[in-house]
Amino acid sequence: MKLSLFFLASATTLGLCCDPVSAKTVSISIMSGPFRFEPQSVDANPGDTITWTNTTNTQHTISPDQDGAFPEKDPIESKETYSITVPANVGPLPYHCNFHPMNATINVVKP
Ligand SMILES: [Cu+2]
Repeated sequence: MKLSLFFLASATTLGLCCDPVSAKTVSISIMSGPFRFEPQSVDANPGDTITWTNTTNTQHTISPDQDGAFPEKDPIESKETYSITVPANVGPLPYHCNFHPMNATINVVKP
């Protein structure tokens, strides 16, 4: 009697239909002469990290125009950095400094 064994190896696919979008970091500098956020407008995806660096020699604030839109930083000290995770809701997130006429916007867009 001859016994034949057939093994059917089924390759398992990992089901990755779409490349996962990796979160990135968007850097914003607080600059002097005149005091400003730079760039003034950035695009970011939900889950990205926004990192501000205060390059000036004075305090500023990073204050969302709409309370609670993202965690406020008040104040950000000279040379300090501050990061947030971009929230899930798509749309503009305008913010300002409470001490100076500085305005900027994070545009939350779908990946
Ligand atoms: Cu300021």
